Amino acid sequence: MQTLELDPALLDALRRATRVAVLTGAGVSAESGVPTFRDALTGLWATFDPQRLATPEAFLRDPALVWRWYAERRARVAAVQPNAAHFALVAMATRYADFTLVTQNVDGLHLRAGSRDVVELHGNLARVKCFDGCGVVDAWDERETPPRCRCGAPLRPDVVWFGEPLPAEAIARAQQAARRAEVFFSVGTSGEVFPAAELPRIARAAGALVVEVNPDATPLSPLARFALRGPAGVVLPRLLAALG
Ligand code: BJW
Ligand code: ZN
Repeated sequence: MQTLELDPALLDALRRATRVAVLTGAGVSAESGVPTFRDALTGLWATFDPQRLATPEAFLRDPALVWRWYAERRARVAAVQPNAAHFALVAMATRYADFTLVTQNVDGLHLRAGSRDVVELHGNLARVKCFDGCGVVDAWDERETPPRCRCGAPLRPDVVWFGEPLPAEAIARAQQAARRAEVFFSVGTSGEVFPAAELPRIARAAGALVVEVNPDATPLSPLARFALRGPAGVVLPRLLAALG
């Protein structure tokens, strides 16, 4: 088994805390087989930069391409399972009276693992909405790429693209949780995308102890009092086990 040094001061802080918030990113789903956003893409998508596909401009330029990209990702996510990191966060929630799980992920794996009240900052791949703002639709005809809304506008995934505002209630809840938290975890995120990347800073400024779980250092690392360098699916279950 991989050994991981867990600082007694961290365990002590986690045993005393009652208010904990967790921000997750694509790394938390990596061990389920979902590629991270900034991973090199493989196969059909090897030549596309996700940062260029996840924009309203890309959709307007080539709606069929962007729709196909999301349809493939939706199918892939449906075929994988939540991993030990998702399940550890379900267990962590039961330890704290005030626990908020905030995710940037659009894969729905926290909900499938059993987490409740997940704050989804960037939407959810499984939902589809009208590009012109009619709202979310329940069913669509896959024979068209992209399918059309009743109003005639193209349908698009209900995710947040670059340049678009985050759902107001979600970001408000996330910021509030960051301000309240005694311990704030940043798990599997590169910390490069705002306003999500602001949350650990908000927490730290309000006095929280920030913990990073990531195999690699990120721009958020300087904020972290403890950096647990390893895959989330190994680190989080170990941490939970050590807490007893
Ligand atoms: C592991 C692991 C393992 C691997 N275990 N770890 C301030 C400053 C500069 C720019 C901006 C700013 N404020 C806003 C901006 C602009 C922009 C932005 O942030 N740009 C930056 C790139 C500089 N932000 C926006 O445009 C946002 N909107 C906005 O601000 O609107 C303002 C507005 C107001 C009013 C009206 C109109 C506008 C929107 C951002 C939306 C982001 N959307 C995406 C796509 C979602 C849909 C989709 O999936 O296709 O969200 S982009 C993409 O990045 C996705 C992710 O959620 C997000 C974050 O990525 P994440 O999760 O961190 O993944 P990776 O791949 O980057 O990192 C993975 C990490 O895991 C790595 O660190 C690995 O080491 C680690 N890892 N294996 C643990 N096993
Ligand atoms: Zn419509």
